[in-house]
Amino acid sequence: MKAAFISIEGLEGAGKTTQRSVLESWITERFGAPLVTREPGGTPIAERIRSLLLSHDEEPLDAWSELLLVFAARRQHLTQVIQPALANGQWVISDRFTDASFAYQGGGRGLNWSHLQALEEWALAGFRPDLTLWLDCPIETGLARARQRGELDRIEAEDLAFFERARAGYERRFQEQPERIVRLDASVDIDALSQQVRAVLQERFS
Ligand code: T5A
Repeated sequence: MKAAFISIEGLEGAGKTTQRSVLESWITERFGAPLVTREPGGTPIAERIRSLLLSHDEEPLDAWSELLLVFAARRQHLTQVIQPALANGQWVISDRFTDASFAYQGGGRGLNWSHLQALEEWALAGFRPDLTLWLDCPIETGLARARQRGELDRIEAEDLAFFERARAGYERRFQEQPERIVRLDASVDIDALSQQVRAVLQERFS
């Protein structure tokens, strides 16, 4: 089977990082060890952009600048890491990818949706994951989980209305591309969510 690219999406505390290891084990057993990566980030330059994006700064970050920075990091990640791995037959799992920009910058910041679509076409030549798992859980549940960690980064510090708009962004993307994006109920406990994840993988790739 051709190596696949799978992304995991969802708001803060939805359980993306936790479920990443479930995907990793499932794929390793069948197709060899996947490349496991994340966004923003995944290369040294993209990780530096991540620091810029998530750190607090006295100078406000303009919403379009924020979008262009995430896309600059993504283009770097795609060309230096993701595409070479896939070309080499290695599966790739990414904790977030372009759907996060539609959710946070399109939904959360209210940037023009069709401009984002154009940017996706232009900067990534329309490259998309083969499968995206959207871990959807009530915003407050996820934020409470994430906030247990302590200090909030620049985006986690946004208000509830921002995350409601971001969730609506994920919903819109899901409605537009239901064949690629699978929505999972992430309000359940870790084991129950892992079972849902494995069931999707079984259905898609066995
Ligand atoms: N961003 C990113 C953009 O604005 N635009 C973009 O284009 C991109 C790519 C990145 C930030 O950048 C923004 C979005 C983000 O704000 P991040 O660190 O990658 O930040 O993402 P976060 O969502 O902040 O990561 P979190 O670690 O908070 O969330 P996860 O990974 O979804 O959650 P996880 O697995 O770490 O779990 C959090 C806690 O909950 C527990 C875990 O044990 C852990 O303690 N937990 C559960 N508890 C109960 N039931 C479950 N089912 C649980 N699953 C996990």
